Parts: sequence; C-alpha cells; structure tokens
Amino acid sequence: MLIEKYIQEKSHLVDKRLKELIPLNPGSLQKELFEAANYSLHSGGKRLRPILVFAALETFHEDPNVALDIACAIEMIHTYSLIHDDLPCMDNDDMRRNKPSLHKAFSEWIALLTGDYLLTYSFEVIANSHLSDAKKVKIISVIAHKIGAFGLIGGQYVDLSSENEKADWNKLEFMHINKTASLFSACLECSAIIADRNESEIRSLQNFGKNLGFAYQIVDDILDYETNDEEKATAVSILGFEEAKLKAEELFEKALSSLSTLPLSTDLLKNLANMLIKRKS
Ligand code: GRG
Repeated sequence: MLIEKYIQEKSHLVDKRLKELIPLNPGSLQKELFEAANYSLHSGGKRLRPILVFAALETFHEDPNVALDIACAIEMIHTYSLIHDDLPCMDNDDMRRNKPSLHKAFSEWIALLTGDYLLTYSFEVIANSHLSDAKKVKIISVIAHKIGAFGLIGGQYVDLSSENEKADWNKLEFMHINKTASLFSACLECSAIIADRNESEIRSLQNFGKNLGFAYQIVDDILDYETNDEEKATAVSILGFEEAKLKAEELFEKALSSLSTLPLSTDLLKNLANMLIKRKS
C-alpha cells in the first residue's frame, strides 16, 4: 500500500476515536473545555506519532488496532505540548496550523486548562485501554519519562531558559532530541512493549526514533528558514543552510541503519521515515 494512503487511513481512525474519547458534551457545565480540546485536536495535525505507533506494530506483525487508544493518548499529549508552547508565557504564538492558536480562539486560562486536561486524560485513556496491566504500567512509565524533565519538558526548559544566549549546537541538539525525538521514540517503544519485543529490539527502535525525530526537527528548521524571519536558534542559523541539509541526511541514514538490526522487514518504517524527511512543507 502507498504510504500516503496508509497515513490517510490511519489518521481517519485516530480522528474518529478521538471524537469518541472526547465528545463535545454540550449539556455540561464545562462544555467549553471539550470544545477547546476538540478545536486543537481537530485542526489539521498530521498524526505522525500515532502513525509511528501503528507502523511499528505492523513491523512486528501485530494488529495495530490494539494500540488505537495508546496512539490517541500520545496525540493528546502532543496536542497539549503545542497548546502550552503557544501560550504568551512560552513561545507566544498567535497562530498554529494556519488557525488562531487556542489561547487566541478561546482564552489564556482555557488554553492552559485544556492542555492540562489533555495531558491528564491521556494517562486515564492508557490506564483504561484493553492491554494487560503489566504492559499498561510499562507504557505509562515510558511515556511519563519521555515527556518529563528528561524529555519534552526538559527540552522546553532549556529552550526557554537560553532564549537570550548565543546559539550553540550542543544545546540545540539537546532541545531537538528532547522536544521532538523523545516522543517519537516513546511511540515506537510503546509498540515494542505491546508486541513483547526484547531489549535489543527496543534499543534499535529507540535509536531509530531518536535519529528520525532529530532529523525531522532539522528539516522543520530548514523549511522554516524560507518563511520565518524570527531570531531563533535553529539548525540553519548555527550550521548554515547546506550543512543543515547534510546533517538531516546523515541522521536519516543513521535512523535507517538502526533498523537493520531488527530481524524483520522494516520497509513500512523506512518508507514513513523517507516521507517525513523528504517532505516539502
Ligand atoms: C510545553 C511541555 C511543553 C513542551 C513544548 C513540543 C514543544 C515542546 C514545543 C512545540 C514547538 C516545537 C518546535 C516542537 C517540536 C516538535 C514538533 C516538530 C512539533 C510539530 O509536530 P508535527 O509536525 O505537528 O507533527 P502537527 O501540526 O502535524 O501535529
């Protein structure tokens, strides 16, 4: 199946399940919270993280549907991080995905609470999913770690705390790996847990996720370079345009070679990685 068709089909499943998990509840006192969550969850996100969960499961010859709720929970976490990142006290972005960011469309306190709600609810969704208790505990532990001080939040902290400092590659690498690659890795690791894979296979997938996520973020910097005049540390501002392109290519190759140790056909993950890195927008 063409990778574009695969993505479209899986995105549709995620959209549908997210609507079931967070209905609008029009008669409720907190209905605005559900409207806000739906505004951000259904505003054109590419659903890359859920698709990584599914693609890794297919690689292990497991039914991807068993992980639908885990994939949706991860998309909720991704959405929370974008909502909070856009807030005036963080990146202060008025727009997200060509639409007003949540605090502009609703209000700042609603955006803050909606992010909190999506984050806490994601763990409830995982805990209530139909996996064994042992797998759910492992998944909760992996995700919580990868979005905490040694992952997403740590990366965001270093980003915000070094805003007025001179750009430096080591710091940028730390930020990109923690803000972007850690959640990519978490997706793949969750699938490996569900499929009962061994430690060495989990490590291969972690390396794939880390290098792919890092490369993805550098490609994002490259694409931003033409459209963005913001004074921000990016791979392009530190390495220059051509070097940044070479770095993304090198990380992409590293990501692919991490897969070569898996005793399975990894074409789906490779095709997906290829599409993410060669994208034009
Ligand atoms: C607020 C705890 C906290 C963390 C924020 C995720 C993040 C950290 C900041 C958002 C801005 C940023 C540069 C994130 C890096 C990750 C990234 C590339 C996000 C965009 O992901 P896509 O391309 O977005 O998957 P869509 O819109 O398709 O969902």
